[in-house]
Amino acid sequence: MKKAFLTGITGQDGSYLVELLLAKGYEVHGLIRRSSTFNTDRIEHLYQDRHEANPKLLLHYGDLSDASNLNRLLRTIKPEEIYHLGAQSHVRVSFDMPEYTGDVTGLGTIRLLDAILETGLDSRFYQASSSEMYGLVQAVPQSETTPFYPRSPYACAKVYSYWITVNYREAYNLHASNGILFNHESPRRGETFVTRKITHSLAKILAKKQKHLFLGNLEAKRDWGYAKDYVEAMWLMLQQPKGDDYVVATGETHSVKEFVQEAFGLVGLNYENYVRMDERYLRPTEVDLLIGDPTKAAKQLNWKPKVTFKELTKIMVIADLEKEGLDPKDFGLEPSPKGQKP
Ligand code: NAP
Ligand code: F7E
Repeated sequence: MKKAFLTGITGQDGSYLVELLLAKGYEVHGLIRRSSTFNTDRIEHLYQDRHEANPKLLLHYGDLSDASNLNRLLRTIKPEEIYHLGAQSHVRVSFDMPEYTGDVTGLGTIRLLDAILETGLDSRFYQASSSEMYGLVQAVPQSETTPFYPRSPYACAKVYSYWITVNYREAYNLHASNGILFNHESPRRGETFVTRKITHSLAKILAKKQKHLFLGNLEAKRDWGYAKDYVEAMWLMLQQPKGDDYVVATGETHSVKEFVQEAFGLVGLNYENYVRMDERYLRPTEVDLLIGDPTKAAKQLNWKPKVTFKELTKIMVIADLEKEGLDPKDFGLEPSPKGQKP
């Protein structure tokens, strides 16, 4: 039985990836942070009971700032595959916490790569790189050969992690890959990222718990895909004979305004009556346009996104209506599939 070790297992992507790996028969080990409240909501459904262990899913306390802990975990677990998803992943927050973001999102990667070297394991390594690295874009669309121009402390930290992954692959012959993932969303997306903020607020507006939705820049354009599709690409990268770097994207771009319009339109509302501008959500430097070219992933990994922009918006709106106790049918929408956590 293959063993995988995941950082960021409690996050959006970690939760979908652990489902995929368990379905493929892996024993999965995940790094979790100690916190004063439960932070395992997204993976709780994988336990029959919070107090009953799942023998194939084992969680370990640790932190990306703690190298000796990472060393010890790798030495004892000996995973064949490592998916490094843990990060301070919020771009706006990275302007408030630049040093912390550099430490966790940047240096966390070298701590993990060094732990692989020091333990002498031949684990395959996946680095969660990001389209944010393209920042002030130097070409449209962005591919594996487009130069980076990061526009935030978060993006700078990810550029460091990208290059240190390439360097360790070349210097020590590691099977290490960068997935340059464009924005991907889902009902499990954190509530402060713009798509989820929109669908969550829409549900609260319909439930009469909120009157307005305060947003920043509506003109920014993103290439939005579905997180569940994207974690498959991560797994495929580690099944290749050699490590490499791949763009994972849909090849379509939409503005924040289009996303709001689509979401509110699904329940028959005009977004202009609800959306208000709040300067607090503007960034000192913005990334105006992202659109990825996933040709290499299609050719070499045989990977393609399955869920379209409109389908993604609908999945998220429906899931948030249900979370607010509203019936999607009252708005002409089909409920989420039964028996699956959205
Ligand atoms: P997310 O939901 O924000 O999850 C981040 C994960 O990192 C959480 O499990 C979090 O733990 C953990 N973490 C944060 N600080 C940590 C620390 N100091 N030590 C250990 N773990 C820590 O992010 P995501 O959307 O799933 O994204 C996964 C990865 O892909 C991230 O590296 C992100 O930067 C990158 N990425 C995301 C996208 C996207 O569109 N989603 C696109 C490209 C790249 P807690 O639950 O305890 O907070
Ligand atoms: O912002 C604009 C904002 O925070 C998208 C992370 O997963 O994807 C994510 O980073 C756009 C930006 O995602 C609000 O200015 C307007 O232009 O949802 P976001 P992001 O910054 O693109 C990349 C690929 C990652 O790697 C990151 O980890 O939406 N926007 N109004 C707003 N954004 C937020 N959060 N909140 C607003 O109110």
